[in-house]
Amino acid sequence: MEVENSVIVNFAEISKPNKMTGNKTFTMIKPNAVEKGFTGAILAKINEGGFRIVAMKKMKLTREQAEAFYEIHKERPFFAGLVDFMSSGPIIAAILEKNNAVEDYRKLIGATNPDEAERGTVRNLFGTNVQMNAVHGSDSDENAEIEGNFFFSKLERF
Ligand code: RTP
Ligand code: MG
Repeated sequence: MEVENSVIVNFAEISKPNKMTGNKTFTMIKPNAVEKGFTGAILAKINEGGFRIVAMKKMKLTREQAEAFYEIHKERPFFAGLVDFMSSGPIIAAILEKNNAVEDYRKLIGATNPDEAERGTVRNLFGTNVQMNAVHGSDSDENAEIEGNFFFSKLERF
C-alpha cells in the first residue's frame, strides 16, 4: 500500500511545472522565420549569445492556442492579425537559460520593429516587418515562467 502511494505522489511531483528563478526566458521562432529556413541561423545566434537550451519543440499553434498565448494583447489593434500570423505555420518554442536571461535575450533580438532593431540583432537580420519579426522573447521573469509553462512540462526540460 505504501509503495503504491509513493508512486502516486511522485507522479504528482513530476507533473508540476518547474519554478523559474530569473535565469530563464522563453522564446518562439515565429512562422515567417521557420518558413524562410532561418531556424538554424537563429539557434546559432542564441548559442553564440551564451544561452543554454533547456527545452525545445517544433509545433503549429491552433488559433485558440495563439489567442491564449497572446491573451495579454487582446485589446490591442494588432491582436487579430497577430493570432492569424502565429497560427499560420509551425513555430519553434524554447526555454533558454543564462544569467539575466530576459533582459539579455531582448538585447540579442532587438526592437519589436525590425527596421528599428539594432544592426546584427536577430530581428534586424531575420525579421520581415513589425508583425513578422522573426522571434518572440519574454518581457519579464514572471511572463517567462507563464510562457514556458504554457508549452513545456517538467519532463521536457533538461
Ligand atoms: P514579443 O512579445 O513577440 O517578444 O514582441 P515584443 O514584446 O517586442 O512586442 P509586443 O508589444 O509584446 O507585441 C507582440 C507581438 O505583436 C506583434 N505586433 N504587431 N502591427 C503592429 O503594430 C504590431 N505591434 C506588435 C509583433 O509580432 C510583436 O512581436
Ligand atoms: Mg511582448
